[in-house]
Amino acid sequence: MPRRTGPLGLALLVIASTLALPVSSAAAATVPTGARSLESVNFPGRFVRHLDHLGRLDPVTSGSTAQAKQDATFTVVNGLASPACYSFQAANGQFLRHRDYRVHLEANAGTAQFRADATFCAVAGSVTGSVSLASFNLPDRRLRHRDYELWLDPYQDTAQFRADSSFRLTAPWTPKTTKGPVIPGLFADPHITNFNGRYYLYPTTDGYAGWASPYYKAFSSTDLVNWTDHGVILDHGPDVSWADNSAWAPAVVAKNGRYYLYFSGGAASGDTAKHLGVAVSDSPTGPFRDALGRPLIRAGTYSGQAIDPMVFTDDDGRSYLYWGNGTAYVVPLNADMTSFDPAKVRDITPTGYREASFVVKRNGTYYFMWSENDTRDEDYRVAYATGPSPLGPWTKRGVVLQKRLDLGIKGPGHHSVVKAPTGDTWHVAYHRFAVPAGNGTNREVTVDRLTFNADGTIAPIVPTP
Ligand code: FUB
Repeated sequence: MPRRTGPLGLALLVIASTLALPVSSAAAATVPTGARSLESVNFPGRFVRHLDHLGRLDPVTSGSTAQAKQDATFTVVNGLASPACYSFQAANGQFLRHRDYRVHLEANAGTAQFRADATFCAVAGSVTGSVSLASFNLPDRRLRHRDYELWLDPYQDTAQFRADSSFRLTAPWTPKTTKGPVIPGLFADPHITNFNGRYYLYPTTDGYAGWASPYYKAFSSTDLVNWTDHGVILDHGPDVSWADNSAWAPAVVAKNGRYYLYFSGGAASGDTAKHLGVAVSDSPTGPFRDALGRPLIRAGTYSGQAIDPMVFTDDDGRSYLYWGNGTAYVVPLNADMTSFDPAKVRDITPTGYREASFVVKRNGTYYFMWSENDTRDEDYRVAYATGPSPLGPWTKRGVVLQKRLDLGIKGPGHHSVVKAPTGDTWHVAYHRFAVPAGNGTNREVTVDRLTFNADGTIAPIVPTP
């Protein structure tokens, strides 16, 4: 079957074919993600900042006001339009974007236009260690200062322009004081797991209207604090013949010496149906390839959307696939991990169930967890049940994670749970509305402790701001 080019692939192709000299001839540069400030190379001591929602270049010193320092601090995140580029998020959650060639600070509307306007691709700057930021969608234009205002101007091959468009990424004027998110930027539905002593995080890429992102990234860590970005591991457009968008809620499991990634996806052209697929790789960081060339579960085969897969492997080595939206299903997987007996599919829907099934086992008890309400609702939350087998029967125990408005935490849910390689230490990864300005399509991922009470029930999860 011919491989199709999805939205991301198309965008990159367009860039490659339309890049004007300045970007294609300049070496692409990488920028570390996380909190940074951007200092002008030709006006040392002046930094990129926002003021009244416009980008400027202003002096900032240790004696500047806390507000000025904060306004000159940005979190460098995954590019909203492309993981090969970057976006710059201010402390209020808004992003630098160009509009009418001026640089503004605005909230992510999730549209293709906004995401492109808020994405900049880094190339080597005029002096060693500096970067220049080319527009993602107008690649012959770069972010530059002019009369201390930030503009998106056509590249000119002059020393003046190169200097005006080059910035050093310095330590942030306002260091981060809160813990979350664990990976900078907009991500959701995190699947956390541990392979051979290393933690891995597989999230949905967020920030798209209608959750339309086409690709998945993988992150890994040894301490659950410092995460390495392994880049894109599966891109629906080029990698999956039957899906173009809606790369939702991946789950990765190791079996048979390989890694299986279960995921959901929708076709383009306004088709809202979601199918559930499985991809395979020899490495936890991919690249993954579609294992079947068709969905494992086609939309409409069972009631509810075929989304939010999760695989639990019991001590006897048997693996079970859970999925569902509105209705929760489970079925034992065959040894190949890519097929099952449809006659063995069971409906295990508990009261309140919406989506995001997750199962763990501790001291012989099976814990079936899920999310309740709508991910766009601040009351999105996590509940659980216990049972004697991977198939139940289940006894609902209640809600363990919910909003904390006093901490600015809304809509915490679509979680996953991982046990440390040794001992009885457990952690939970989940998403919430990005703090402070997120919503149901602008979510962020965080990790907290999950503890069990002496009677085996799960203690309420205390979310960290
Ligand atoms: O991220 C897209 C969808 O939103 C997921 O599949 C649901 O669980 C909800 O988090």
